[in-house]
Amino acid sequence: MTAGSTAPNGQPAKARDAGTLDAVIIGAGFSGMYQLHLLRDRLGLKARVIERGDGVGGTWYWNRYPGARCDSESHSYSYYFSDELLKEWEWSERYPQQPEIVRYLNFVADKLDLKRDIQFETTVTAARYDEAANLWRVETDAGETVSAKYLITAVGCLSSANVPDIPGRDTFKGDWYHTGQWPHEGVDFTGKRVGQIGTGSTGIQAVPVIAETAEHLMVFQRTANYSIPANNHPLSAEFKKWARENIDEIRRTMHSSTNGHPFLIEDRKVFDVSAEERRKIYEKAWEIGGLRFRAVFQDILFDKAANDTAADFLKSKIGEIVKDPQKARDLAAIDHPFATKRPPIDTGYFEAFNRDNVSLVNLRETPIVEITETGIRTTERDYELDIIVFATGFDAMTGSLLKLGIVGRDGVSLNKAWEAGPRTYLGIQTAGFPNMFTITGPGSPSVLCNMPVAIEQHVEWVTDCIDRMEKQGIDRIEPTEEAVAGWVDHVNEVANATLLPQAGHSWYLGANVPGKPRVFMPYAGGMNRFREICDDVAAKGYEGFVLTRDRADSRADAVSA
Ligand code: N01
Repeated sequence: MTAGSTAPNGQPAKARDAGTLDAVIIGAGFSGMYQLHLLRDRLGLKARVIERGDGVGGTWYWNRYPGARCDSESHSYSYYFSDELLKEWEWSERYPQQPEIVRYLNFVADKLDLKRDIQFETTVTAARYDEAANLWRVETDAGETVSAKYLITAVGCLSSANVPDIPGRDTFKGDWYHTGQWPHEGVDFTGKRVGQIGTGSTGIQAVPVIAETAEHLMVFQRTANYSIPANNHPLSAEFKKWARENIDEIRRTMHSSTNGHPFLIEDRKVFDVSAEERRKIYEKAWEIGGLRFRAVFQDILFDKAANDTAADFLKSKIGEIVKDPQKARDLAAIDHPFATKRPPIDTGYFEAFNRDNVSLVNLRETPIVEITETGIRTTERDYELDIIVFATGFDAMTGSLLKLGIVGRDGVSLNKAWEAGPRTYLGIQTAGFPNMFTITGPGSPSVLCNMPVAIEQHVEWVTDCIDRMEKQGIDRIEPTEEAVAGWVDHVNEVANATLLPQAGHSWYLGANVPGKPRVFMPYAGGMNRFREICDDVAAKGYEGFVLTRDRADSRADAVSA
């Protein structure tokens, strides 16, 4: 029986009661796994993870597209709560590839014996707050309802694939794939004419790999993008030893940095140095590669004139690499400041355009009109294709949460509460949704941070909060409307102090999904500052939250924790 099926009497079939737990966690990626470990193994609570896939990994379980690789350096893309785990696992390359990350997460899941409490291949279809019982009733496509006091959404920021609704999409007679829902068996491009739409971080990673086997790859670019070479390489025995022996120092650096990476942003400003010196600094950073490029000056994301120097340098590199002048011009026609969209890092992206079998279509000049039975039609011509790859990103940060069918107090859905954009306190809770916690939700640093660092902080904060509630007999926690309004204002204020909102087409703003409210979603005030704010809130008895006990059965019975 599945949810929504019909019983013999014609009535909707009743979901099977699968019992009551302390906590239901949705999603078995980095965050859901750690949350399960802490609630079950540290607090001794009964917790279960519900996961759509048939394995752990979350984002990395689904994003199996060619070239999928992380842009955080591997030695920092790990759980840092356990020295034992850190010492037992060895990354092979500077930037880990998707299969290695999935292997790592399986290693952790097995080591911590997590899988016995993860219900795989199960999709949450609804989660309703039952106020009388103070329980979340979580319905699944397995036809079950499982109840729990705490609901923790750990569904990731980039999990809801955005497949653009281009006219004629379903008439295409060839095969099409979205990079975020890639077939597990892979796709054979040999001898195929491939069209790829999208040149974000994903598309930029996929192009050089698809080009290796495709007969021809046609890249459809709407917004030209910066990219920095990853300079990926196998890790030396010496580096691995250093990383194993300096865990505390690496952790300290990641925790004190604004973006959770294992390096700090330089103190100097762009115009503190001469033009010649600056050029040398950028050249060296280009050679080193990766996101460290962004960290060579402290004002790149704050001062447009400073940013222009980095942007000009990166655009000049495109001109040096790409031999065809028209392709070089189209690739370098970037319309937003550097790093205002998430800066991709690549392995041979611009170089791929020097291959005879890779072409570029500039959609700003010749937009897509429709997808036909045989390919893609732009305002200029028809492109005959066997395969279309949608590297078109995600309904980021809110998409996966809004698909869960969450309904809070008084029957108000999360979709209604966030109609004009997400409204959270600390990215962790929403008013009207008691005991529902979100890991790396909108309003938290999340995607502006090395994700495992943000995830560990959130999970630990939520665990401490639940621990306190359990020890003090508190039944509910939720933020006040005032605290939410204040946080939303603060998130906007810190974003507006940067150049980030200047990329008007960024998914940070929800601009990539038609009809989505334009709200700057991640917290741009820095992970280190965010951690301090969260700690301060907890130290002040969860300031901004209302904690209630059922005893007197009213919100007036607020207790200070
Ligand atoms: O998605 P994106 P992504 N017609 O939204 C284009 C993380 N990540 O999957 O910019 C034509 O960035 C769209 O064009 P435009 C990372 O945080 C990390 O690449 O909207 N084009 C854009 O070019 C990243 O930021 C890693 O004009 C359309 C592209 O599709 C995030 O995931 C690797 C279109 C989408 O780019 C998302 O990256 C991969 C349409 N209708 C991803 N709709 C690493 O760790 C969209 N586009 C390295």
